[in-house]
Amino acid sequence: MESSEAIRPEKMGPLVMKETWNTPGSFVSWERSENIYIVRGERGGIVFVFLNDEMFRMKVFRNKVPDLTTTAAVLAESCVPHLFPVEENDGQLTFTTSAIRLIIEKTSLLLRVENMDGKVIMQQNLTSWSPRGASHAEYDMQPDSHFYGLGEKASFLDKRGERYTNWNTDVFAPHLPEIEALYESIPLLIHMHGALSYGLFLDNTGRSDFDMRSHGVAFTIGCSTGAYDIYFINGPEMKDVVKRYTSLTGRIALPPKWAIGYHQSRYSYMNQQEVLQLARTFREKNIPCDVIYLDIHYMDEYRVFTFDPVHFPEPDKMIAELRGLGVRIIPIVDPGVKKDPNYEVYKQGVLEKHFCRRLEGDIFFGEVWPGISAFPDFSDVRTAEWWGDLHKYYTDLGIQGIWNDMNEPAVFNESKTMDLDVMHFNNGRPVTHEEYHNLYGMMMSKATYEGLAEHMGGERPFVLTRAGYAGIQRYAAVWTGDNRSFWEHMAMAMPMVLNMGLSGLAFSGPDIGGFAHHTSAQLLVRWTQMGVFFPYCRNHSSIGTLRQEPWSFGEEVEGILREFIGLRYRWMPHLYNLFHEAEMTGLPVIRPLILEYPRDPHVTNLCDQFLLGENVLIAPVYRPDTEHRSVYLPEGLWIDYWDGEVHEGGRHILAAAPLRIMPMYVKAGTFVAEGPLKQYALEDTAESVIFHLYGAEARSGFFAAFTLYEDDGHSFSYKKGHYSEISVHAAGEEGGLRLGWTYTVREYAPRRDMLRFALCYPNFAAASVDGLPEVSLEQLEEGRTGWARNGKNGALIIQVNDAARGGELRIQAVRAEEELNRKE
Ligand code: MIG
Repeated sequence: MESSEAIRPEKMGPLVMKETWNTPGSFVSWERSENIYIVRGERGGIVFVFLNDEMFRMKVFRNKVPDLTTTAAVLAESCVPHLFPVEENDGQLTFTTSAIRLIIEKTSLLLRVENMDGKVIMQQNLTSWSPRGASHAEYDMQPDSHFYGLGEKASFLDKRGERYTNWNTDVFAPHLPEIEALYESIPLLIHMHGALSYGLFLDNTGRSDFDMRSHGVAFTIGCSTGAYDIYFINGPEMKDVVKRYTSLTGRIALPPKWAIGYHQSRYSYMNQQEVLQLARTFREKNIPCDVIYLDIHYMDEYRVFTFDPVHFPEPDKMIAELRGLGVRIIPIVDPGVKKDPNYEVYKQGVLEKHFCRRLEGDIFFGEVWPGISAFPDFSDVRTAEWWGDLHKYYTDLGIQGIWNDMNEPAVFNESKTMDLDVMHFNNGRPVTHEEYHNLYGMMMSKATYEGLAEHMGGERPFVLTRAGYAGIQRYAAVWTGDNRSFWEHMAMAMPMVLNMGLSGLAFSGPDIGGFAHHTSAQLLVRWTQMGVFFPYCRNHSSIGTLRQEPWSFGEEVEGILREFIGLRYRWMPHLYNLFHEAEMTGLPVIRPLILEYPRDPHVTNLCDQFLLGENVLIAPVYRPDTEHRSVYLPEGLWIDYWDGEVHEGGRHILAAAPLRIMPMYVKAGTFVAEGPLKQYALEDTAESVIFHLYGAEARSGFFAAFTLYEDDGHSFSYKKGHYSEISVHAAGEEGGLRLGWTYTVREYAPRRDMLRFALCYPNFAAASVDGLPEVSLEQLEEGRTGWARNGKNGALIIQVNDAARGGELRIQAVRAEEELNRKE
């Protein structure tokens, strides 16, 4: 006898599923409801929310009008709807702001954004969805289209011709151009064509795809689950897009200065003695260092919030001695909590229902370092607070920074992550892991940041994370995961970190020297030369690889690394100022040239050199046994940092780069603010600031200006106004230069009596500086006011009292004959 089983569908051969994708169809009606606009088609529609003149949100719906809550990426205060005039005629519906026109074609709900000159900025053609919940839209692409953003992705800067997936993934290997998903997902695409740039941000925390490869004349953005909830962000410049995107998803919190010092890590420093010895070695060798990391071996069998009683028996003593040396530690904290009924964190987590569960109520267990582990459900405020509070364990020890790893979350199984049917409670609005996945790591770091801040008495915390989603910049710096000690990976770190910067992640960087595989003397030198100009600067390497602390390759290498790490510390005022700018504007600390020179066709995909801020060009050597490289200098005059040679821009030059040199250029007529060399960022040395002005000219029309932000470098008191801002300027005139400085804010007073200016490679020599005596360099060092010729690199050095709110000086240039006489 046969049962109905005999005709099971699978036995009938493979079932060819024909999914019919649906579109909203043609226009039916529109209405305004409160401050939002609902446009209905035959089978669905789109809700439009205008955030301001330059940004609007569009959320596609199938049957019911969707709710308009956003994910944690978007700042509630930036998402307030505004009304704008709407006009309807037979064929179109048009919304008009002061900057753009959004035109919806009634036939197909195709939509188009134009600027006030009628130029098309963006065109969205087909919007469609599958019966199983995927959505997709197609956008016009031009012959001159270039694409940027998308956070942490492999390959080159311009994403034209690439296709990527956003699904936070623990990719130990390989980091290759064909890898579509890494640890972070920032679904922001910046599209530049001609003089127009705009951004599209798909706020979807499940799997999404951006395809700039497959369609030739169009690119597509799709997602597998959840809502098609997309933000249009207007330019016209890429800088506008970055500023606006970060006004929507937030900007970095100004880090404590120690967090932007040099950091040393290893998987793992195995015991207390090793950590202390390491710190002492940095001090003995005079190599600046702020932080040593504790990787997983510091824990008691990988239980988070513990120290191993054998190898780290006295963490408090260790930390006290480190503090004396000016070194902090940052321990790693993974999300997996070891299943062990005798482990307090696990017990609490179970009893208080903090772990991710399936709908039916059973806890999801996965294997990670500690063995079978449970995973906190950070989507819930209650659990986030619990987790944050657990960090009191660390803050009580004086720890102020935490390293979040494995928070994709990574699980040792086939899918490499949590099962998709696990639920996130999400404060009473449960969602599956499939829909929530990309947010998991960010919510962990948010909980960590907030917990640390809560227990640090007004000091700024630091969190480093591997996984994240749009908005992660508000809580954590990001490192780019398990790269390898390959020259190719050093080179790829540039476009990767540059695009992260364009995607709001202003504070990021790779493992310097490479994590896996074995570094070499040259690779470590070249990578460190580059790495000290990246926003996040940490040397980290894996267990089983050659050691790569700065002294691992003998004295010559050590000397070069000391110089370059020292340079980062001397440039700390400048760097810190750029972090302040990133907090205020969202603009990244390091920038691809295209951001500053958007009309220069040579730089659309240039990513083997970059800018620190807007005026310092860094051109690393990223191949072995290479002592020259070509450098592209954009328009203007560029001064070689090492020898002062002035180069006319708008062309390529060949730079000499023996191992101790990394080519660097400062744009003529700009400032770099330097401070004293310190062994750690908050070392209590005499404070000083030297405004280096490059390439001053004694002619009318020359003008340079710069503003330096300063505060205590470690507390939140700057938020209450305790900071200072000093603006300096130099205006050339016939026969001289006027140099001025003004404190526009002076609510924080650095401990210094003097201000110094160094005119590097001016095109004139000074005869006198009005009101100031000519003194020797030694006298300047002793703290006298005055001016001296021939500082380092022939600079003219001027020292003034820092007492007043400002001042102005006139520098008299020597006439050519006088200069000649003087020399004879
Ligand atoms: O899968 O904690 O990317 O930086 O050293 C290894 C050990 C887990 C991965 C991180 C790496 C870290 C390592 N972790």
